[in-house]
Amino acid sequence: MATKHENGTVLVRQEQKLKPPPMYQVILLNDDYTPMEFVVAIIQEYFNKDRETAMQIMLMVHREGKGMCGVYPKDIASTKVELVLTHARKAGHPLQCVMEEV
Ligand code: TYC
Repeated sequence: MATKHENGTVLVRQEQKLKPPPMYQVILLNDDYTPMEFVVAIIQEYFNKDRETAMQIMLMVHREGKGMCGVYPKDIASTKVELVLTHARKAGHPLQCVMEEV
């Protein structure tokens, strides 16, 4: 869209061409050693889920091999992955957490 001003200048509006930023799913992977209760606590603490939802996600991971905990912009997703992995390693558990572009 162009606007002609009385002084002769013409302003041409930039077309909106910015795409929304890509979003990333944060996914927990199953293993045979991490305690179920630890995984439930992780999901509640880092993904702001209530206990019931956290339990459902944990059981989904346990039965299906993986489960989605949330969708975030890149920086937030990668921070969550780091925090989960650090917490799990400090506790001595092999829990794996990854991010995937949606
Ligand atoms: N499979 C684990 C067990 O039986 C529990 C578990 C659930 C581990 C989810 C990891 O992301 C996970 N103790």
